[in-house]
Order: sequence, then C-alpha cells, then structure tokens
Amino acid sequence: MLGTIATAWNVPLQMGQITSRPEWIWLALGTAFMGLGTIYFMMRGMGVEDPDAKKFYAITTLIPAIAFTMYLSMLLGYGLTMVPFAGEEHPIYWARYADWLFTTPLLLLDLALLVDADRGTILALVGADGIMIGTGLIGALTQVYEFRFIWWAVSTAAMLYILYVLYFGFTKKANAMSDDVGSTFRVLRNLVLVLWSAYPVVWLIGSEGAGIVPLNIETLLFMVLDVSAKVGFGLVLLRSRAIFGESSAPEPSADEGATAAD
Ligand code: RET
Repeated sequence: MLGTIATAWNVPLQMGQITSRPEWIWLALGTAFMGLGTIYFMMRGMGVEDPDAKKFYAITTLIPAIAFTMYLSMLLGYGLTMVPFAGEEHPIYWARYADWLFTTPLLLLDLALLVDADRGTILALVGADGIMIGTGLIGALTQVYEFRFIWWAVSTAAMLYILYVLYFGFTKKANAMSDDVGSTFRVLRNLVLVLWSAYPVVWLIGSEGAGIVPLNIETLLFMVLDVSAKVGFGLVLLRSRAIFGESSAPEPSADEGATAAD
C-alpha cells in the first residue's frame, strides 16, 4: 500500500547543538571562505569601469555570495533534513542543491560570455544544468533506495552533455578568439572538467548514495570542491585580461608576466 512519511525540511538546532555534528567545522569553513571570497571580489570590482569586465565581476561575485547564504543555512540546520531510506533515517543537506541550482548556471554564463556563445547554446546549457541539479535533488530526497541511483544516472547524463559542449563547442570558439581569451578559457575549462566530474563520484560514495564515505568526510570533500569551483574559478577569471573589452584591456605589467591565466 502507499505509505506517506512526513519529514521536516529543516532541523531546528539550538545554539549549543550546532557543534554536535562532526561536519559542522567544514560547514563553518565553507561559510567563511565563501564570505571572504565575496568580499574580495566585491572590493576588486569596485574600481572597474569597463562594462565588459563589470559583467564578469557581477556574475562572479554573486557565485560565492549565494554559496555563503546556503553554507550558513547548512551550518545552522535550516538546510538539513532527515530522509528515510534503506531502513534508516539519513541526514541530507538539501541546501547544497539550492546553492548549485543558481551558482552552476552562473559559472556556465561566465564561460559562455568569455567565448561569446550564442543564445541558443546558453539556453541549452542552462536547461541541462537545471535538469542536472533538479534530478540530483530528487535523488537525494528519494526514499526508495534503488531509485536514488536512477536519478543519479539522469543527473550524470545531463552533466556529461554540459561537459561535452564545454570541451568541444566552446573550445573551438575560444581558439578563434584572442590569445588572452583562449588561454584563460582553457585553464577554466580544465578546472571545470576536473572539479565538476568529482561531484557525482562524491554523491555516489557519500551518504546520498552507497554510504561508503561518512557524512563528515563527504562534507569536507564537497566544501573543497565548492570553494575551488567558485572562488578558485573566480580568481583565475577576474585576474585575466580576457574579461576586458577590446579597447580597454590593461597592458600586462612586468610583474604579472606570462602566467597561465593571462
Ligand atoms: C549531483 C547529483 C549526482 C549526479 C551529479 C551531480 C552533479 C553536481 C555538480 C555540481 C557542481 C557544483 C558546483 C558548485 C560550486 O560552484 C547534483 C551531485 C552529476 C556537477 C560547481
């Protein structure tokens, strides 16, 4: 028969209970890194006049800012729920998906603007991204254990499509542009290929999937991936001359010679 199980979508932790979860430290560090990243990008962006560069600053600052709010919600227990599956109640941090739902399309938008992608391609990528995160969330909340892996597979298929477009479509466009754009794009693309591919693996072996890796370690791994994919990505992008319009790109200064991101 059909059964319904009511689950609360937040765990109202009291002040003293915040540190009762071993993973709290990674959530606190994630909150701090995202907050610092936001402030750093904001301060760097304040003096920027070039309208092209301003666009990149706005998008790239928003990414850790959104993540900051969701890390804080996980730290304080709002972004946490308990999901019954495989005969037990499992803590699931749903706020990750709220973060990723907005930040991953913004990361893709940064790359799309860099290589001057057409609107159709941007729409396809953002759509696939929504499916990737949406089905990942459904998988994380699904109560029938085996079905969780069906959602994982659908989500992973959407991710592979995105990475395919970045690797083949965008690389071709980037190579036809200036050397600055070409080299910056390649660094960011490789960063995205490596980091994004790790997410489905962590999910699969972590508490959402097979439970081989404990929640504490999983939270650490996601935090390192999130900080690298957002703040690391932003540092490479915003330090590059590729984000400036044709006419106002600053001359390379002697001390920032030929780094990969230039
Ligand atoms: C999920 C569910 C399982 C399958 C797949 C997933 C992919 C997640 C990705 C997340 C990327 C997040 C980033 C965040 C910070 O900037 C949702 C874990 C494929 C690719 C880059």
